[in-house]
Amino acid sequence: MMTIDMLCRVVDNYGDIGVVYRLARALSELDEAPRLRLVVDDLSAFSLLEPGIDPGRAVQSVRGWTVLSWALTGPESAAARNAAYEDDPALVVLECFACGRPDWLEAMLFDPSDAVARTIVNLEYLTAEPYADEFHRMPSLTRSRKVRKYMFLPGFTAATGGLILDGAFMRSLDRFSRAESAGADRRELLARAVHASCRKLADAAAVDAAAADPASLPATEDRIWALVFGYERDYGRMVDDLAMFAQDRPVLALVAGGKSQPCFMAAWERAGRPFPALALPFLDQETWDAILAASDFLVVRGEDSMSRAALAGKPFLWQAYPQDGAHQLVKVKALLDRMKPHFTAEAFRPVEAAFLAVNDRLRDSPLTCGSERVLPLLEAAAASGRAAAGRTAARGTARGTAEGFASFAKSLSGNGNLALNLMTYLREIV
Ligand code: TRH
Repeated sequence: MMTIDMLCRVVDNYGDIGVVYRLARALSELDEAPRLRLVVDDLSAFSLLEPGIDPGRAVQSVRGWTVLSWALTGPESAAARNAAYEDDPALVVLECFACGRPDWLEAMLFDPSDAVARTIVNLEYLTAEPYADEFHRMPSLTRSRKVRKYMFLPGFTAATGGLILDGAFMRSLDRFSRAESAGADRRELLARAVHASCRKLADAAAVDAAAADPASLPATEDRIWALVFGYERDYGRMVDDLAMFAQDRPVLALVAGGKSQPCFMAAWERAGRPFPALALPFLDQETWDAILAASDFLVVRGEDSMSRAALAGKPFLWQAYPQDGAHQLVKVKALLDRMKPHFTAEAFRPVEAAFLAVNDRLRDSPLTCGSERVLPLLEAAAASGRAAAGRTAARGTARGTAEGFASFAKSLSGNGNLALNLMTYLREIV
């Protein structure tokens, strides 16, 4: 059985640890699963996604993995670390997003007195840019001939490592695509999410009732669920479009915990609370994934949530992480290029317009706003949404748009599970 050391440094937000945690789960689900040691610099961030993590413990066992703090200092930590590596040295290292390696691991890998060959694979950020096909599996140099290094790129084509298809997420997609159970399942899920850590229900009329009994939430399961997880921004335009859409269809906005929540809720208040909105607490990743899989229209940010939205086959709008000089637009355009063949020209126009408008910004702040319109995408959600089935007639390009998202999702699953692709590759090179 292979042992992999997965390394993660949390730069900002939750994308890095989100992918590492998801990949660890997906690797552990495989037949002939590897043993995993996860070396993470921010255990507090990790514990938000996986509540089994104790941020105060330098070495711990969670889900069958050994989890180590990056900064292992002090004699006790060193002893616990040595015990973790004693009979099982670090031979295969998965360095995630060029995060570097802690000094103590570096010393193990490049120990001049040790002749054993080691392998480092650098898992890169997800991008739809064409270079992903080219750089995937490319070797790169290290300062020692004993230590080989390669790149592994997730992506949207068969020439890349693909996307992570972890069991919990895939099961949620399957569960919420079945019309017969979706209503009851959605009610149960929402009650679970609302009762998570810091319960916050923004639909004032429902606050007290839900606090007493989650089953008394207003009939939420039949509404069109619009999930919003973004960066700081003025969400006024989005709220206006949701309000217009909600005039003749029932909508529930599910507003993710994090920096977009106060911005969205402020816009919603300014607009006079035109539809019910539920401010979610920050959820553990599996519950969050279930909420995403159960929703009909997705506003997502970062690469991990974008990849989930794309795999879900639902109409979505991606707010990319802002980069110097609005470089995020290059990434957004590359993604649009991959999506385009799945849509008719007419159906793609509103998708492209919304993606470009929401991403055309130099920095984020509560005052940043663009010219985005989400109404056409909402129409597509209504055409595809199980919640709206049988009640809402598709208008204009909506049905074509919904089909485009579904077709894109199918092509992505067809590239296989990144976890399996990675293990197959490691078995070739190690
Ligand atoms: O948090 P992000 O904005 O992460 C970003 C990007 O990945 C970006 O590329 C990176 O460079 C930057 O961080 C530093 O968005 P992302 O990628 O969607 O990651 C969020 C993770 O948090 C994802 O795994 C889902 C998870 N999550 C929960 O587990 N519970 C929640 O309640 C929410 C809202 C998210």
